[in-house]
Amino acid sequence: MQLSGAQILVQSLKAEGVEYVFGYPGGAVLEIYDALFQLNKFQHILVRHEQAAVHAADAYARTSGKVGVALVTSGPGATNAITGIATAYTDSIPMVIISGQVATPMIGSDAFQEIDMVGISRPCVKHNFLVTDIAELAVTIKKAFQIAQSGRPGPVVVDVAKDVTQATAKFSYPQEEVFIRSYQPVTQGHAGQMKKAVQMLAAAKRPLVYFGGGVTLGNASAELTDFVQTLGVPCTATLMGLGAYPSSNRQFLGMLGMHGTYEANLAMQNADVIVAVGARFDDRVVSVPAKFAETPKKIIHIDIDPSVISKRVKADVPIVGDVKHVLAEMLAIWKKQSLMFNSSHLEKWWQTIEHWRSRDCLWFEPKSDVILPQQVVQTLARVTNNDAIITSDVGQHQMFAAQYYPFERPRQWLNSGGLGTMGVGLPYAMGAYLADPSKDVCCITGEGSIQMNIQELSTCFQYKLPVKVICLNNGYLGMVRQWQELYYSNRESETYFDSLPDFVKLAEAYGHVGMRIHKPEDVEGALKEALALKDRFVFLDFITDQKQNVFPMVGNGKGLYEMVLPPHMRETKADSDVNDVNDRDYDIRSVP
Ligand SMILES: Cc1cc2nc3c(=O)[nH]c(=O)nc-3n(C[C@H](O)[C@H](O)[C@H](O)COP(=O)(O)OP(=O)(O)OC[C@H]3O[C@@H](n4cnc5c(N)ncnc54)[C@H](O)[C@@H]3O)c2cc1C
Ligand SMILES: Cc1ncc(C[n+]2csc(CCOP(=O)(O)OP(=O)(O)O)c2C)c(N)n1
Ligand SMILES: [Mg+2]
Repeated sequence: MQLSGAQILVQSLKAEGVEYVFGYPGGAVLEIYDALFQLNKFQHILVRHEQAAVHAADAYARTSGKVGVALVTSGPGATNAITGIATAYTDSIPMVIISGQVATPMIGSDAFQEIDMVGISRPCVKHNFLVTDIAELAVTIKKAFQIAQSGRPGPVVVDVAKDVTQATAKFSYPQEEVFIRSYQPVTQGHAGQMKKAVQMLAAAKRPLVYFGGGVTLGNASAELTDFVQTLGVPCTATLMGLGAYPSSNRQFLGMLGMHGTYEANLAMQNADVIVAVGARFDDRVVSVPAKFAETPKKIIHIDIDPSVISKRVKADVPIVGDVKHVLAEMLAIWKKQSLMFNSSHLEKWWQTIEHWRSRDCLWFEPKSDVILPQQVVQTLARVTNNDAIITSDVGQHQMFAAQYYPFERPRQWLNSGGLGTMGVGLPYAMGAYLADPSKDVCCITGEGSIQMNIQELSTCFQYKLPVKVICLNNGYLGMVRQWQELYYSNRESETYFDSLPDFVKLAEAYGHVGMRIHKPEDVEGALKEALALKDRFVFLDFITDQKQNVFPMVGNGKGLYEMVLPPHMRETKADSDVNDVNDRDYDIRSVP
């Protein structure tokens, strides 16, 4: 049967099992929108800005594990999508973004709404295609889905010229995987390397598993949990790994890195063998590699992308492969060889860690006159039984969410780690809810970030998405203000909002419920009331302490052992200079 290119595109997406397409129409995609209308194969979600379309599709992917799909027009539609694409790229999220392009004969003529999408997206996609021949359309869609979700996942752009959508051709969708000669990701770990790794680990005195987003992306949470619990070793997560191992388990030390816990950071610094699992030694995690290397350690690094290994920190045993396979295989070797740690070493390591943990670095004293952001997140965790899907924006509220909400399962926590894109929170909540409507979906945001995609309140009303927005309103671009306080002598340059909208009225104007909460004693009641409104979108505007800071904090150029500690830990130290709190007291080098 002859179909138009637009119809072929829609049928191809259907063949890939697409449930939702997040998009915004325009001239170059008119044919595609017409085919969507006529064929009615899946639901299209009409957002209010293309950036939000890509973020929502990205969140659908993060929540469901499937490929997220966005559709935008040429020119400004395409450029508006770029921030969303780059956000997904830096966090390795599988997506296909279809953009309209001007007709083939017009390409290169500065045509109306022409932009070189292949060129402009090149640095922030896993791959991209320009389709100028209808014969290539279906197979290109097939390849795009294949590339997006295999190996290290990532976004793939398919730019489709308008004349291709108008032409007609016979439709047949490839049933089998398409062979792509230059792209063959390795999934099985090298047997010799895995044996070597397991033996190195067994000889450790101070072992640590450090895991990241790769465990969630590779659906390997069960294998990780089995590995850590069988070996009895401590583990720590990156911001992107949170939830891949249950936070409430004693073997979990919390998040590490710039705003990691005291115990996780000191364990990472002082471990003698580290198993890095789907984590990329980001600069927010190990800070300065030279300082990280000050304490000698061996590193086993498991990652599906060989280019990540030894990029920032040299690996002693590199293992390229899919974490699900590699962890299961390493555990099988461990059991088969009846390996064990030296129990007195392991016991001593745990004692040291428990000592660090007993300093209770996330402790805080609630105030009677003003709401603390930490209190809101902690209360939210309690009233949702640690079970809600949490999205966040970027800033202090993001770090408070990461520190105070105990994530118990993978895909429960959605945030922008790599690009740190303010404005993701609300569209992430939309995509997450559509992917899993069985859960409460809460967006923890700041009054700065929420305004970057506030127009999506309208989309939420149209599709009746009962998201709960938890705005930790401190009146400041708080994370930037924190840096100004600590490192720029408190010069608050352009970080205070002189005027903010009335978020309650704004929510109501969009047809939603709005609530403003000033008093600490009202936090729990307000959250319960909002969550009880199962079918309604509720905007909770929590007026919080304006000058709270996120601690611990590893400042620029500092090592993991040089955290700026929270006030309650500083009081016990002689040196409480906030800029130079060098916590070497419990450094293993001084513990006999
Ligand atoms: C304000 C702010 C503060 C931050 N502070 C911190 C902080 O304190 N601590 C922190 O940890 N981060 C922090 N971040 C996030 C940080 O910038 C990085 O995004 C994050 O640390 C990277 O996490 P990751 O190493 O798990 O890598 P990801 O970006 O999640 O990458 C996943 C890795 O797994 C690999 N992978 C994917 N699939 C597989 C598979 N199937 N098998 C094997 N490997 C696979 C990929 O190749 C990649 O190397 C902060 C971000 C912001 C915006
Ligand atoms: C698009 C974008 N612009 C700028 C930044 C830099 N930035 C990081 S955090 C932050 C402040 C966020 O303020 P708010 O949303 O109110 O959160 P808070 O830190 O106060 O909790 C800024 C401006 C960013 N991450 N993203
Ligand atoms: Mg703020």
